[in-house]
Amino acid sequence: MKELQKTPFPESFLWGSASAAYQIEGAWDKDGKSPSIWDQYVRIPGTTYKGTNGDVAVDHYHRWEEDIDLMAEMGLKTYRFSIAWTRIFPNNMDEVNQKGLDFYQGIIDKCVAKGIVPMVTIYHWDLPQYLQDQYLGWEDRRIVADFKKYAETLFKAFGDKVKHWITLNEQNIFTGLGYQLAVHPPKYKNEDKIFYQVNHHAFLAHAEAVLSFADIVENGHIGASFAYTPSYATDARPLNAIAKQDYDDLRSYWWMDVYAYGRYPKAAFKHLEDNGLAPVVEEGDLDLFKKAAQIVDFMGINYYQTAMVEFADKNWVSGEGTMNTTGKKGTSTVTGTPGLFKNPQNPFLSTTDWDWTIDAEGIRYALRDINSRYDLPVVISENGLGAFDKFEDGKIHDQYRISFLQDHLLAVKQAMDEGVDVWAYCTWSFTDLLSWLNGYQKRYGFVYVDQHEEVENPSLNRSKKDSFYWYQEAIATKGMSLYQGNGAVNKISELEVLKASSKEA
Ligand code: BGP
Repeated sequence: MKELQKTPFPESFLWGSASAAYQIEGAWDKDGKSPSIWDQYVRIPGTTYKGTNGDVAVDHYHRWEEDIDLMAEMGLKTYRFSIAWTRIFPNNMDEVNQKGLDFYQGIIDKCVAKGIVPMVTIYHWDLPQYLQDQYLGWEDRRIVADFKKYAETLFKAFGDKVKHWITLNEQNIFTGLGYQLAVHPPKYKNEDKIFYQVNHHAFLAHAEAVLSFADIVENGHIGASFAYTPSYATDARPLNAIAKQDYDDLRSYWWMDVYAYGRYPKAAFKHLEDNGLAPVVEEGDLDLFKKAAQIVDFMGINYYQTAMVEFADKNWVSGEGTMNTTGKKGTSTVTGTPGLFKNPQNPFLSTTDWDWTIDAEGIRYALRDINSRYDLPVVISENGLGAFDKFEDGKIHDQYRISFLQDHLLAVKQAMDEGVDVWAYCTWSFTDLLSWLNGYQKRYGFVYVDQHEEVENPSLNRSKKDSFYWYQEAIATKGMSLYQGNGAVNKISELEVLKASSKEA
């Protein structure tokens, strides 16, 4: 609707970067910490790329001060990180581990001292294994009370200094990959009925935490981080438009509608009821959702890519839905749901080495969609490019990452010019870290970490990539540097392409 204005980002804009406990900390059994479901899962042969695990990760547990010093040197305005439940309540839900609280207190205090706003994710997938063993974790409603207790403990301990809270990271991903695709714990295949019930419990846990937050934390903000993959219908055939609606309801609005409105999308719920897959909803559940929705004051999104949607006939055979975890381009296969939709590759977009589409305009689409549908401010809690990085002349010249982030940031700015209230933009990630299924070779950071699959005793040393200095300059100039040089010149929006082609015609 509006062309990009070459004006600064707002003063209050939180230029950030993100991480998650399991992917950076290491020290998996130190200072009282107990195993999480990930500590156990990675030990099953064949589950992760070359058997990588987070036992050491990038050793943030011992190097957090150095890492935060680097963030301060960069000028970062916010740092999003998660807390490991297994450090706080390692053995049961009755005894708090003071050493766990102390570790995170150190991080929070140092961030605050350096002028970096701490943004805390309460749950980024590392459920205590003992809760999985006791009652199957998210499958049982008992998880709701336990999550509430864990969240309350964090609000009480850190709520004076932490004002930005994220309840759950990518509920859609940890449940989808855990209960349908069998590539995350607990490794269930196509358990759709359980998948929806697990999600219902996760919504309840989120809602309870939100209500507790309102009682405990003063002047704070809370929301969930949803992995939003917006969709485009493959063409103008009405059947494909309906397939897109089904995809949007079942893959996106199922979560975002609950967070923002406290209700499930109607057509999707009906579809699940008709197929015997709808979750058991007890009396009071929807009231709780609604109360929480009134408190949630932003939509958190992790944006990486878009999907294309085409109708899939009920006889369509989806195959195994193989994921590319090796970085060998073209090894993932088309996924979908027979009778509803499938997601072929978009011919207008290029892809990363892990077959994720690269679509900067998609983040603008996502932001505008959220603005229209929910009228909530947005925290972009993750966005980034997973790539192979190589040293040349002793440096990492990651121009590909700079271009990716620059194009996305300009698209974010354009959405802001179009009226979307974006509070924060967190890149994934600050340092390199463990990619859950893809090992250490899929790198995302501004800071290279000497950690690898199959290298014994790597130094774990940190070195700044070119993108570090690029983001530093973007932050210092409030985004004005983005309008010079490569990214801004290269950015050709769909609109410009259309305009150019209509002139030619
Ligand atoms: C998100 C997760 C992150 C991170 C990122 C990149 O889904 O919230 O934890 O891992 O994706 O994904 P990957 O590591 O699979 O490339």
